[in-house]
Amino acid sequence: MGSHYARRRMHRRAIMAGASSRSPLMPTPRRWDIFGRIVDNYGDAGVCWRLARQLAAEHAQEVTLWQDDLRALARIAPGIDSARELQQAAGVTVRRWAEPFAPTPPADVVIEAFGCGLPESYVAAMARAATAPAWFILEYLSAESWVDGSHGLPSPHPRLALPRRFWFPGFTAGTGGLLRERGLFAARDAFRRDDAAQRALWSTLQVPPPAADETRVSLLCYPNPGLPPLLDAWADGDAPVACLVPEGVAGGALDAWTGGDVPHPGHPFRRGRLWLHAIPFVAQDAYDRLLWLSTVNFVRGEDSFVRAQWAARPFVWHIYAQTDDAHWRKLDAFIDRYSLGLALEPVAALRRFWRAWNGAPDAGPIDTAWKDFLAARAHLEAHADAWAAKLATLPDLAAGLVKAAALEV
Ligand code: TRH
Repeated sequence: MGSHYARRRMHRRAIMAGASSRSPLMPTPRRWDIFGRIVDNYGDAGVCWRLARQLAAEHAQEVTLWQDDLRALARIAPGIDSARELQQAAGVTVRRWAEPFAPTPPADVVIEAFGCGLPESYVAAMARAATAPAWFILEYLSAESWVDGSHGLPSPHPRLALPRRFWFPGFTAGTGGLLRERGLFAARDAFRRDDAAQRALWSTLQVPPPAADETRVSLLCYPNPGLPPLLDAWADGDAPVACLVPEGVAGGALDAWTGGDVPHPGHPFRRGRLWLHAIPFVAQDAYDRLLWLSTVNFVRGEDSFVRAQWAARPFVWHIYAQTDDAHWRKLDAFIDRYSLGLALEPVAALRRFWRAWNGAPDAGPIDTAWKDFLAARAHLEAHADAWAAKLATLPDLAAGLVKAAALEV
């Protein structure tokens, strides 16, 4: 691979080959280092990977993504080898964040994802740099109102003369926005008109195309005691339901509910009106396409939660539970924000079903909550479209970061 500079030359060539022309926001390509630690699941990797790809593809920046564990990334980004120390994919240099951290020239812009911290030696190198890099702490997404007041606030390093800023994703102009790729809606709408592409997706997922009267549900959730009664409701329902579950998701519950006859790709499990399909984990872009075609999307965490909104279909959020129950405030804050412009009855149905799905004791039985949620489908579909269109009037997160960084480097 030769010297650091040989890598840079090769990277710049890859960037210029792959990316659109220079970014009007930052015409001189800069070096960006994105650091992320994998706590658990896929979102920590998913958000960083999506940002890295967008900075390279849409803004022609020279991006290196550092992850302390590459296994999650390898599951959602085909071509990534979790055993390799350094590799290129989608115009991004992907490196393992190993400790002790090898001396590395600091980048011009540094993203510390989800407050993961940075290698000590790297911070020391940043302090020695002729020009202090622009340093942003990319925070977790929340719809709570305090986010507007916190976004962009300085958080200077306690010891070193290094400026640092909070970058809060969010749903308003006062926040750092959401990750949304250029042309995303056009790609979504074109895909929905492309029967051949849709058939290709279903064959990749090893499931048949949807039947006319079928409710097709994509299911990405954390372990959830509400799942077995919901599966019962679907099996005993009066209309066909196909539930598509990525492999490894809700494994224990599915094992118990199917009596051990767990579905696997190409081998669904059927009970009553319900077909339970296990689908392979696919690349982020293919997962997007699944969300675009499903009737209702059950999503979780952060990144799939945002993708479900861009899919403009009714969705259900399984929020990541936090020890101090802070997630209930986050959930209600989003429902309050999302419900603006939606009629009272569909709002009540959505709020009750989401709270039941997240285990709120006061939400009542999940099967009746589901019935009301599905009965509000037409309202929820129209609203999902309007919500996505409204959100898309806000600057996207990557462009916002490039613009802010351009002021500092
Ligand atoms: O996997 P998650 O539960 O991750 C979460 C979030 O990171 C959350 O912030 C963090 O607090 C918690 O972990 C610890 O959910 P999320 O954020 O939706 O990430 C899932 C990623 O997986 C998303 O980028 C989409 C991607 N994905 C694929 O690319 N292919 C697939 O087949 C599936 C099912 C998901």
